[in-house]
Amino acid sequence: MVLTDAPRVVALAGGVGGAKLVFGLAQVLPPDRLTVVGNVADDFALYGLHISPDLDTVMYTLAGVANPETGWGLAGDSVQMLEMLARYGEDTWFRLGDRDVATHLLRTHWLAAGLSLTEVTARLAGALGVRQRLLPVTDDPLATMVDTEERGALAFQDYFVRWRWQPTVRDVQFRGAEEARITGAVGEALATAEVIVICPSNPVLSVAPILAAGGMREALRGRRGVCVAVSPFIGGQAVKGPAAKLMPELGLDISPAGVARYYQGLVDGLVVDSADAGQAADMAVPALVTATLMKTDADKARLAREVLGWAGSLQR
Ligand code: FO1
Repeated sequence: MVLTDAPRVVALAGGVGGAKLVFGLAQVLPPDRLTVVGNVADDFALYGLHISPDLDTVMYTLAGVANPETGWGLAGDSVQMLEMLARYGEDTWFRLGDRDVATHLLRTHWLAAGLSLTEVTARLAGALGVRQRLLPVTDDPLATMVDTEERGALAFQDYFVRWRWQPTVRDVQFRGAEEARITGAVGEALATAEVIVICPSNPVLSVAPILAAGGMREALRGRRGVCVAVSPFIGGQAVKGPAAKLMPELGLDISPAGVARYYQGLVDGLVVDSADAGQAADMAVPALVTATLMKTDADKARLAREVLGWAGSLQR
């Protein structure tokens, strides 16, 4: 059921975890009330193709065509191209589906023709029938680099996919952050947002690169609306991916209080799971304690509705 007189919502989202809440928001908001600002620092050049995993995960999810098992790539896709590359002796550790490649071919082709990543994303998402706005946080180069004990500096996908995020992380940097600026569309969306939701993506690997784009923190600090974050942790564990391993490696605390500190000054409240209710009290910002695990589409819609209802009750 779509909310009546729905607020204008901007969601900051990374990959699979964030996309789940984005899908929940899309179920409860009219399409013109939801803008998603996506991470671009996982972007990856492979065989000359410009791949934008986090933008594609959100796009495919909103289009209802994402692979439900993995959360990334297309449902029912095949891997015949990878099989042929393997015949040529290639190490096909990055599992690109055949139909998924069409996305990267067109993105690469349109970027080479001079379109911005924002324009390319709007064309691709529009063609897939996505009616919400999906905005790259920046059209400038921005790349997550992970410095590890065992393998030195790794590009994000090498760390995350090739080495399955097992190397010990010493530092994470966002190459290009000094020059990268949020786009005009992102600045305008944040200025008019009534609710800003930082989705349950990896705070360091997916949210921090969004915050690192020039002008983003200022835009959040100057926000008109309320900003809330949803913790990606449940009982000290990450639902998926490296966050619960990586953050302690960086000396960061993954308790609700730790996540609230990580987003300090940017959020008016933090949504934490019932498993962490005991720790919600010692947080510096108000907490919404609820079930944050999203297994079904109904879970996603329920959490989205609860978060928006609670955000509406928060005063800045
Ligand atoms: N993640 C994996 O764990 N293994 C893969 O082989 C893989 C391939 C892939 C292809 C296209 C794409 O858009 C995403 C892909 N991902 C894969 C996910 C991706 O590494 C992550 O979703 C983000 O970069 C982090 O959220």
